[in-house]
Amino acid sequence: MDVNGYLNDRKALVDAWLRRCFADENPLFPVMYYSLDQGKRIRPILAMASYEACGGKNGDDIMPVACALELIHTYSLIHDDLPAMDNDDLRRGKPSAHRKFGEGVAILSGDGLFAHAFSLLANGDAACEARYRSIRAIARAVGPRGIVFGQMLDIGPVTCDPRTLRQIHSNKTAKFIAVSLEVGALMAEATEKVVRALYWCGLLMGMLFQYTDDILDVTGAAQELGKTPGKDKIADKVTAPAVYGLAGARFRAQRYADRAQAGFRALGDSFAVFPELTDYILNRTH
Ligand code: GRG
Repeated sequence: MDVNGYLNDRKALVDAWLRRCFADENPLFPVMYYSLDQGKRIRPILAMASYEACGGKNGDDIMPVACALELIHTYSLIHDDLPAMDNDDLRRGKPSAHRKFGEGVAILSGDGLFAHAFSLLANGDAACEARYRSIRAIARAVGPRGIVFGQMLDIGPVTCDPRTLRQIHSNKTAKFIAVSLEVGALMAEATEKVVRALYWCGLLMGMLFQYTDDILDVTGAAQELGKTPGKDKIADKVTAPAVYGLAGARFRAQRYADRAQAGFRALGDSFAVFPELTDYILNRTH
């Protein structure tokens, strides 16, 4: 399978949908779109892939949900880059939102993306129960039992040990990747067993995603990453290489990938894209 071709095709669908959704005369929309533009779109692509693998057929049902994930993700990046958080000047290959628009407008553009995401989620005619369960799952993953808690631990102070690392990675990153897969299954009205299995595999994939993010912060180049490498060490962050060394982090990343792939394969042939996507995440360079 040509996984890069697959990702490019899906990214083009997400990009087109987002462009349409942000063509608005309200001047906050181009500001929000500035930060939204140019991501890899991994989370919406995972939601779409999961929806299709579970037999979902209606693009109009899954696109608003998939794109809402990207809005929330972008919001987290804007706030993560702020001086009060990671204080980063570069994001997605261009000046971060507060460098471009000033801190106040950057904060508001994040707030706007977050609220607009829930408005996308709540609109639409797909089966109400599936939509309601998706909204509940997303709210849980991005709230104080998910991303917000992970970020609180991430800005410290915390001890640099394996347990803290697992807590930060699972809350800050893995639960959001897991819920991306979960909502695809929920919107396709998959069985409970499949919803749970995809969430579990998504957690493993999400841990892998943050491991590769940590590793790239050590080994990557700014131009390819589109953000500033080497910042974790300077800020004394609890990362996989800080806890296990680079070789230990790579070993454990491979182990997360193996476990995720075994879980996906157990779901059957219609989920064949997921082991490939796992390999892409393991070997990614940005
Ligand atoms: C409530 C959503 C929310 C956020 C508030 C600021 C904050 C709390 C959380 C920050 C969480 C954060 C930045 C986690 C890092 C996750 C991560 C690996 C981001 C990079 O994702 P990619 O590689 O980036 O998918 P692109 O730019 O390709 O989308």
